Amino acid sequence: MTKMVIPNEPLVDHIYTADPSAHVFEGKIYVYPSHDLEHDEPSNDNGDQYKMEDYHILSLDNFNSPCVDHGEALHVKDVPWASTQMWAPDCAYSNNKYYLYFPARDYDGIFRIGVATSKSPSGPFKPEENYIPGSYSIDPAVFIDDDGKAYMYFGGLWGGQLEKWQTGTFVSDAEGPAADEPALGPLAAELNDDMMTFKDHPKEISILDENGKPLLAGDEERRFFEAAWVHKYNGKYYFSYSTGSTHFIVYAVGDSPTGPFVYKGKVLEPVIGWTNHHSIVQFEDKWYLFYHDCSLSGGIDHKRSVKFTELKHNEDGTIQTIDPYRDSNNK
Ligand code: FUB
Repeated sequence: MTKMVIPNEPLVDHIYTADPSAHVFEGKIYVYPSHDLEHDEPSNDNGDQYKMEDYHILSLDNFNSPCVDHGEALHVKDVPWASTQMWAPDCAYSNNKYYLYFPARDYDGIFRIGVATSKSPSGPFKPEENYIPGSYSIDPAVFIDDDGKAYMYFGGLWGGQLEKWQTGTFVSDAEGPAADEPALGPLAAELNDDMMTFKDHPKEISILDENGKPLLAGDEERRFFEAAWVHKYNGKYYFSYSTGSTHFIVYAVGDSPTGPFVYKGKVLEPVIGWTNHHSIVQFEDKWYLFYHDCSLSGGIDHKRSVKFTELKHNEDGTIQTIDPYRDSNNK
């Protein structure tokens, strides 16, 4: 019997999937996740346990339908510049094409962001020869504004190497700021019409506290770690992200796609497993949060499963915090 999707349960259980970027394309929900693999290698703060090699794209006709796995859409062996670790991807539609954006390590072990194209949202995707010039670090998320301008947001601490780019070039032993200094922000770059190059050098985004001061590096419950995502609601830009070491998905709101953004609160409580990574998408008249956890694998950090649940904005524009395990057996 065909299995319908259920909120807060794995979208699929025949493979492990993580870092879901959800979009509505051609009237359906398409989910672009990482594809977690089975292995016994040790975990560390560098993220070596996340040694993914390919992407599978998932789709749902609606939230009362089965989830389809469209099979392998892109493999690292087909990407000339990439050596390993195909981490959190995203997809955008423009110029009658679909653009798959993905981070991977180059042959020097440096994370870069690549792009591959397809005529179909489910792939297969054909990679470009080289990574996006001027790109670095991880977790690309592309937001296209109502005026047609497209922005890529990216960056991630620790294994994501953001600390190493503070001077504008890669410094392999660079460390992050002290706890009482401003936290490192994510990067944003407007894309050219080709959707494959940056208009200008990526710029750091400011995330401010309620007094207009930058969040500090020691403020681990609120500062940016990884998993950038932008959605627009009632004319405001919502920048949401993972706090990494404290495991929340939080959000900040601004009046421009490149910020500054003011911290507002939590979207998602910590989930089973170290990482927390999400996307927020509108389908028909409701909003949904896609996220992952390690419940299916019994808590193994690098074997995650993508899930979804409804997300609600309050009348004042704030987001109701989600605890996916409240009132449920889905642990
Ligand atoms: O899946 C690998 C990495 O783990 C992602 O790029 C991060 O966001 C974290 O979820």
